[in-house]
Amino acid sequence: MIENNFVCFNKLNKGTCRRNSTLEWIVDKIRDQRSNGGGELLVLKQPYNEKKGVVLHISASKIKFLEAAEEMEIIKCDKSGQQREFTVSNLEDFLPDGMHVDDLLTTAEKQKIIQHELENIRALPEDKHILGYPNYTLYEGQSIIYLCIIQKLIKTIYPLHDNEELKKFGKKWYLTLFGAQPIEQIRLYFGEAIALYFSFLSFYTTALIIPTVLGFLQLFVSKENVPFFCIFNVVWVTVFLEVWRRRSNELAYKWGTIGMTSLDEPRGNFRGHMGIDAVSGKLRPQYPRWKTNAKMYLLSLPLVVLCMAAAFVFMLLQFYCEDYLRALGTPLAQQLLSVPTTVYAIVVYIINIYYRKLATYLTEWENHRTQSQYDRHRVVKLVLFEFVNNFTSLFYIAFVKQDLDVLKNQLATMLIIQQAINNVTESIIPLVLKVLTLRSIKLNTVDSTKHSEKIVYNDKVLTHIPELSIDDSRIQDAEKEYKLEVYETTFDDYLEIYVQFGYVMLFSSVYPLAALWAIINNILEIRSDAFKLCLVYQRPFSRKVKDIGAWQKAFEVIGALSIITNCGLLCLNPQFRKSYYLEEVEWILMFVALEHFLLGLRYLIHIMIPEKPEWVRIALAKKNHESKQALKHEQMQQNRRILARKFKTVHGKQSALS
Ligand SMILES: [Ca+2]
Ligand SMILES: [Ca+2]
Repeated sequence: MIENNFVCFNKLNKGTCRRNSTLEWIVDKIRDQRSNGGGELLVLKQPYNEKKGVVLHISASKIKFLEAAEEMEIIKCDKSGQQREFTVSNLEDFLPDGMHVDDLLTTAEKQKIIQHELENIRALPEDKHILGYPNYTLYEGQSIIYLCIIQKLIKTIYPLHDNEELKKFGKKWYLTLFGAQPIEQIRLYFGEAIALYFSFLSFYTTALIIPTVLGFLQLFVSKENVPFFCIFNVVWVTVFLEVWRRRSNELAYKWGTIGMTSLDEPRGNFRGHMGIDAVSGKLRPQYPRWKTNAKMYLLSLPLVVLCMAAAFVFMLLQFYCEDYLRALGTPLAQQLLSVPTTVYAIVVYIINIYYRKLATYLTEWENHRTQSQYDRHRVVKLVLFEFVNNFTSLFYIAFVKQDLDVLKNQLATMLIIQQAINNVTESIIPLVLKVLTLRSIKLNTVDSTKHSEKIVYNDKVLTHIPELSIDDSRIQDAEKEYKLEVYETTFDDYLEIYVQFGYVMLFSSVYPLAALWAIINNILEIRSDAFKLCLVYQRPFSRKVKDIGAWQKAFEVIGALSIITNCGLLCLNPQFRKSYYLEEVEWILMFVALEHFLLGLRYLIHIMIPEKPEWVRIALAKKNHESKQALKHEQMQQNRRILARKFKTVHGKQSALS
């Protein structure tokens, strides 16, 4: 029996013998025993089609799934409702009455296992290069499948959607506007990383109600009272982020991800000499941490700073050109006034594409051990750059040009028009494209069935691999989903929220209605993101995370900066200045005093709210205690056996018992 939920499109189309033998070599690796460096997976092929190349459906046996689940320390809920690591020897404990063994693991977990096993097909000492390609050198311990993807021998690998499962919660999720999201089902289907994103988004949206109400009030009070709103906002941002951290720790505990560390299972593309792992004692690639650090601080960091500086210069250049045209005052110059902004937008767009490639390349080169570390360092690089792109021009308008009307317009445009456009480009356009491509597939299949006699049974490779029957629904599913866009990471979705958060918080004293527009957008955002994941994108690989990673810090930075910007804006505000007659120096002193007071307040709140809720701390301590006790118990039993054996050999059976 085969649990089939994985597809790999292999680009080694028909052709030379060399290519055929390479394909056979890779497939053998996938099927081979673990002891021979293989993945022990099951492979089925699709009927051969010249246009599409070789398509394989990859799965594993039931036994393999369970063994791998134990090895990967997958957390399951046992009969008593406790979350713990799954072990085959205690299989019965994890099966509630009436549950079949096959249903124990979710499709997301099975796909994760297959991905893990594929990634861990690593080169043996004798594998010097990919068979038939002497230039594609391998070193011991390198992930073979990754190299095949990088060298474009394998076109793509992706998990298939489980339409039955998706039907159960999909509509409820993206069609209701205000209902709670089915977070647990999202986690089981899409994995922890995506579930956490949606939890964060809904938590943030709910929290926005407070600044929205305050924003409304701010419209009706006189300007002298604005500093109070400033204080409220600071308290709100800090409490919001601290409470979120607690909430995320709670979720991480429930999902069993709270114990993840940088010493966990290495990611597929982690390179290094094979050696005994200090923690698990298993054979794993090893790479000294200092080398990664050296690469990060000696090359990556200067490069990132250089790019940020370049983006900053472009921003200044845009304002300079605009001012220059305005100063000219001729009718032609008036008409050209929007050119610098447009050119700047295009330049930023293009630079961004290349910068992302650079950031990915650098992070890969730094060779981080775990997926979370890799994600975190990539996000940090990207956020720093996006920060310059999105916010520096606002700082420039607010504090250099001191033009609060322009600032207000800019904020309103971003929060109303830009967000609406984003939602259309994010889910509606891809949906239209999807419908169009699906139509073209239908036409194609009609087309190809005409010639099917000629094309399909022309297969000379992989004769020993079982074949799916031509009318198997999985073939159609695989082809449909192949055409869909790939959802790589949650980065772009977090970035959208992050930029919005910056717009709402940094200049909230200028534009109090910002939070309202943010709420309206987010209510739609949750549903459109849900819709896009269920219907528009390929199913992403499920990823484990214990928190929102680098984003927590990034949001905190905005929180701290918002204190400085809002205090600064208050002290610059002409209406506010009119109501108090102070000298310039006194204004500066007031700014410094207010800002220091608020930063202090922020720190106080940070200390007062503990990172983990009490019950999580107790539960973690209890778990720790229990595992220590279990170990002690085991040790005692062993000691008793050793002692009994010793006495038996020295004094005979009788004296050992007495
Ligand atoms: Ca959006
Ligand atoms: Ca989004």
